[in-house]
Parts: sequence; structure tokens; C-alpha cells
Amino acid sequence: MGEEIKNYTENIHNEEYKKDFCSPVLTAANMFYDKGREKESLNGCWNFQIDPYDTFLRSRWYQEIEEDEKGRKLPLDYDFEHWEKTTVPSCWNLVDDRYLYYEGAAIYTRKFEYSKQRENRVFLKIGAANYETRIFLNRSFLGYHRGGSTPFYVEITEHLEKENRLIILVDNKRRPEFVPMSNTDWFNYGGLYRDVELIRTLDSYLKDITVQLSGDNYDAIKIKVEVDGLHKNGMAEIDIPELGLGEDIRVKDGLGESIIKACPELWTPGNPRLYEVNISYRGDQVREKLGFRDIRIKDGDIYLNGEKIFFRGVACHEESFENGRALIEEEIRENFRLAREMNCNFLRLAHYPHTGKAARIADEMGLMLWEEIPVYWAIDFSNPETIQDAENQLKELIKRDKNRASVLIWSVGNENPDTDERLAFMKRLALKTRELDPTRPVSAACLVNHVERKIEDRLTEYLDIIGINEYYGWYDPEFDSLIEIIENSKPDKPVFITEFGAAALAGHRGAVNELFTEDNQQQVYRKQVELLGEIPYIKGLSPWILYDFRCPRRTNRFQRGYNLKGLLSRDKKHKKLSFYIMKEFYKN
Ligand code: GCB
Repeated sequence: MGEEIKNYTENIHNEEYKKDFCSPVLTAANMFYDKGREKESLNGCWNFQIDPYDTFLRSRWYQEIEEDEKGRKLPLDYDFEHWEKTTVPSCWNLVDDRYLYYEGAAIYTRKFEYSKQRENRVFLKIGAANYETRIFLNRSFLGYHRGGSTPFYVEITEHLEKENRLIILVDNKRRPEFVPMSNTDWFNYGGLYRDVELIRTLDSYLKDITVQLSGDNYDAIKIKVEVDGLHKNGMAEIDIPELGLGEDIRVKDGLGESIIKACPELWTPGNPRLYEVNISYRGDQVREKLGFRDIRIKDGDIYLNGEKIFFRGVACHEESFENGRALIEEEIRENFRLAREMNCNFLRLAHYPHTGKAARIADEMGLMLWEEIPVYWAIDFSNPETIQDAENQLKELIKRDKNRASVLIWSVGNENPDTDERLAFMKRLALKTRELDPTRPVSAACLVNHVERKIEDRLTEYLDIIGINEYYGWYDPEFDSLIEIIENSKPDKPVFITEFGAAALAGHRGAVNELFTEDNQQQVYRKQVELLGEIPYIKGLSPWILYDFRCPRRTNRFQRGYNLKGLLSRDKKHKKLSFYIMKEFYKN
């Protein structure tokens, strides 16, 4: 918790100021099954201050010391209530021009009132904050979280008062040992950009729930519950009214499992059937809508509910022009609607976990999803802290979305070089994924062997689906090389072309060989689909990318801070010519 700061100057010589604020670490082990529960939103108006010199931590402002030893009124350097106001959730970069490129620490604080109702425990949930987060409540430090895209939780029961001061310190500084590392091809938004909520529970509560279709004939549902709290033995109940199903599950030492005969109508993209599922334990209750479906791979084909399926997809960043990564629900729905208009049944949610709302909406709208962790490019593969961080992000993602019918593929990374350290790192992630969720295929977006011109990456041994990113026609103009690669490769697993594409400034027309014209992009798309559509081992496509996105690496006169490989303009209003190529291709 740290010593009180008595002497105003003592902190300025201390460069170890962070060490008291690195544990407890909030990880997947602190996660809590919150779907289908009532929550109290702490979204809305907060006070905000950027803190580029980390003075908050150095001087322990959270202690709110009111007087110094000479009896003078403090604080000297901060003023929570008079700081500027901001809205949570949001990305600070887009709230004010002054913060567009700000990277570092920033402080969010608000007060809230609490009055006990029938609950005995209270948890704070942060949907996501990029990248390091420290939580303080009523002058106490409660925990530290790493990772910019997954939810985390901390129990606050013991710290609650009638009037509460909550402070959340978010730091988005990029570092080489983080996941992702400092170099990425997307914008490093900062802030508390997903919901902040309180969840009240009884003494004993459902901590985790897994509900999945089971049985070779799809005639059973498997349920696992984990309970925590005072009473770890008892009966949980599951109730699916539309199936006339109501069953007890015995819970012993916190765990219960049951396989129940049931024949639900199966979830497909064409018929995204969902059922209301209620689960309760000693008065604690969750209720949500879930779909049931089966995915398998056999002899190089992918089967959804026993039928061969081709993944007609597109890749998508989590971004909107107005809100950055803090997309509102209508924007997610609009993105998905546009993908559907292009005749997609599949989205690659790149390159990090998107909001959990995306998977819920995809469940409803009937879109299959690929979900990914940001093990991107040159990660610090030999650093034990980095692998721990990546593994924790993976666990948090799987725990969050494992009951979503739409989520069909987990991806452990993107375009990492084929080195021994990387192989060890990613093999561990692939095996961990399978251990945590044996029901879904594991993939990663790999590079081809450009020298030998074939699909070759040692990681593919540990994957169920081989993802391949290739930019023939763009970074490499020699389209014939792609033909050669395809001819030289005999993969024994289904292959997805997880990226291909070319950049075009929306509305810019010209000759087909003129870079950044829609005509050039269209030509690349034409050639790609003509070739890829004929290759029997290719079972899915997700061209790069649905819409243009912010990226400071892209600075030429067309790009001006944007990656322009979108099929749509950045405001999603203009459809480039290639959009229609994909639409037509997928139609057939
Ligand atoms: C890639 C990366 C993606 C980039 C894209 C590009 O291979 O996976 O993140 O944005 O290429 O546009 O270069």
C-alpha cells in the first residue's frame, strides 16, 4: 500500500516509485462471470488529467493527504475536483486535439455513492483500458493490470464507504516488452475506453460458467460451473425454457459439471438461433442468450454442424473515426451490416480482442468470428514477463467469449518471424489455447517462406488452421510469385488467406498501375480472388481490411496518417471499387 508521504520533497529522489504499485496483479484468475447480471454503470463524467511525469505515483496523490506536518492545507499540486472533465468510456486522443498523440500516464477520477442492498460482495469491472492500469479506491491501491484489450475485475467490498473516491491510472506508453510491442501498424489509443461497472453479488456466486453443445449427434449440452464464496457445496440450476429443460447440477468444492440431453436448433450464420439460458446458485443468478453449434476439421475441410463451410470474410480493426476504439454499439452493428452487405459470413477481428459486445452482436446477427491476441510482429519472445502477459490476455479473452456461438477460431498471433524463440513462445500459446478450449480450432496469421516460395512455418504444426498473410500485387508486385507459392505448397491443414489487399485513397481514380487509386486496388483484388477462389486447400478469406484506419506510420500524401487498404473509406460511407469485387465473388 505504500508509506504515507510526509515530506513533500522525499519523493523527488526516488526512482523506484512504481515498485509498490505492481501487485496485486489482476489477471484472468480474478475474472468473474458478469454476463446476464445487473450492473451499475460508472460511465459518464469523470475528472481527467494527463500525468506525463508520473507525479501521481511518485507523490502518492491517491492518499489525499489534507494537511502537511506544519498544518498547512494540501494538496499542493493536484486538484481532483477542478481537473477537466471527460467522458468514460472514451479514448483521450479524440476527446481533445491536445491529446491526439499523447502517450503516457493519465488519471481518471470520480466519486460515487454506495449503499448496501441485499448483496455481500461488490466487484469493479473495467471493460478495457490501454495498457497498464492501476486502481485506487478511498486512498488504497487495489491492483495492477497489464494488457490493453481485455476486461479485468477487482473485488472492492472491503474498501467501500458511503461516499467513494475512485481513481484509475491508465498508461498507454508503448514498450518493447509489451504485447503488442512498441511497433504496430495501428494507432495507440489511450484511456478507459470500455465500460466501468459495479457488480453486486451474494456471499456465494457463480464465478465462471461454460455452456456448450456436446455429443456426436448434437444431442446434449455440457455445462460447467465454478462457484466462489462462502458456500462451495450445493446445487446449481440450469434452465432453458424454450427447450423445456430444467436441471440441477451438483457443486462440490466449488465445481460442478453436467451433460444434459437436449436437441437445440443449431446456430448457423443463416439462422443464428439463440436460447435464453438461466443459471442460478444459492440465489445468485445469470441469464443470457446463447447459441449452440459444432465446429470440426476433417481431412482438410471445416464443418459447421456437420456441413462443409467456406469462411467468406473480411478483417476489421476496432475503430471509428469519431470514437477511436471506443466504438458505440450502433457503430459495431453498422460495421457488421456492411460486412453482410458484402456477402460475408465471417470477420477476422484483428489484431487484439475487440469489445465483448462485438461477439454478442455477431451471435445475434449470424457472423462467424476469428478472435486474436496482439502477439504482433517482433514481440520480445524470450522475455518471461512477455509470455506471461500474452498468456494472460489469451486467458482473459477465452474466459470472456467461450460461450459465444459466433466465436469459432482463436488466433495466437500475427506475422511473427520464424525463430526458435518465437516458436517456443507461440507453441506454448497454441497448446494453452487448446487446453483452455478444446472445442475450437487454433490458428495464427503466418508469413510464407518468400525464399523457397511456399507455405512454410514451423508453427503450423501446432495450429488447426493455417493463416497466411500475403500482399502480392501490392508490397510485392510479382503476382506470379503467389502462383508459384500456391503450386509449391501442399498443406495438410485448411488454409485461410488472412490478409491480402492494396491501398487506395477513397474516390481517387486513375490508371490500373497507378498506386493509391481505386482502380489499382480493384485490379489487385480481381487477380487475388480469381486465383484464390480456385485453390482447394483454401477454406477462408479475410482481405485486409473493411475500412481505412488511423496509423501514424503512414505519412505519404494520400495516407496522411491512415492505412488506406480499406474496402470502405474511414467514415465507412464510401465503398471503393474492390468492395464490389468481394461482394460479387462471395455471392458466387
Ligand atoms: C500486415 C499486417 C497488418 C498491416 C498490413 C498492411 O501484414 O498484419 O496489421 O496493417 O499488413 O497494411 O501492411
